[in-house]
Amino acid sequence: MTNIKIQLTEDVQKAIRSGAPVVALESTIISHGMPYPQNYEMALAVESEVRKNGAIPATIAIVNGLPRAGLSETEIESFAKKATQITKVSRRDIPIVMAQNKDGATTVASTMIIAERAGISIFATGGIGGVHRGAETTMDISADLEELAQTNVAVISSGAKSILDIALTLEYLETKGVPVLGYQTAELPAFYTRESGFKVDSRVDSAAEVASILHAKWSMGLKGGVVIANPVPQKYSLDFKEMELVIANALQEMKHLGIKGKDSTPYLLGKVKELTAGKSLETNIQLVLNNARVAAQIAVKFAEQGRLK
Ligand code: PSU
Ligand code: MN
Repeated sequence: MTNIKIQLTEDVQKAIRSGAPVVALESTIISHGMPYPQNYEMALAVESEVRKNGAIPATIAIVNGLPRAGLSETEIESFAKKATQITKVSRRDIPIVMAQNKDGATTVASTMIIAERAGISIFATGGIGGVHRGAETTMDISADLEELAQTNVAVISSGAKSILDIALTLEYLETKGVPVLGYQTAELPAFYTRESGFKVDSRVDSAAEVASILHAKWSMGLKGGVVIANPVPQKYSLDFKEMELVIANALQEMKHLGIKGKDSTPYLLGKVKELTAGKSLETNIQLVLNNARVAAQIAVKFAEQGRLK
């Protein structure tokens, strides 16, 4: 059996070969995370933010059954327009979508898998999946956490939405040996808000500091990812108490409708958006842009330090 290679665009291939900084980006956030056309505009703006900060962006997806790192603008537009018609692909779905020659929007877990295989170590997104509230009976724990435990990719996010049980998510990451770093903060952000009430493992203050933690971890043969939690800019952060109420409503409605499994997260994201009358969308876009900027800075330092070794 021959091993499948990840299909790369020319600029991504050139960057990886020469050890230049590259930042992976996910596609579930495009197809399932935001409505069209904001999702399309966001995806292009994020790529340009990565370039502005000295790295090459590689949006990851499965196109016609082929795992890809780097999409054309037309392909991004198609993922944005077809939105939820595109299959949401986590680890378990990769082989199915590949064998069926279909398109797949990759989550944090599957983006990490494809990024690692392509040779990309830094990945920017909005929020990671985690342990859902009520997981003690539903057992709904995102495959993102298992991926962080085993795949060598650093994920820059704005923490986890409080649709999740943040305390249990942190416990799970601790058990799996995944460092959780707060970027210029000691508190884990909760996506829409800069605060959550929970402490991170360690505060880091610069991209260079993050890069040296990554080199130290992987040079020790410690497998798995690192969570870098970067709070939403103050100007765009929403009210914590208000968001808690909105999320409680969304969770109640989901329970009532009997929504489960992979549909949970997209349902909750959509409902929160609806309940905040779109206010959350602007926050969502701004935090992703901010994560892309920090991820590019980390990728630059990571590449620099790699050359010194
Ligand atoms: N959280 C967000 N926005 C998102 C997601 C999570 O705030 O778009 C997406 C990501 O792609 C993440 C996935 O990897 O949802 C997790 O889904 P699940 O809980 O089904 O594993
Ligand atoms: Mn789930």
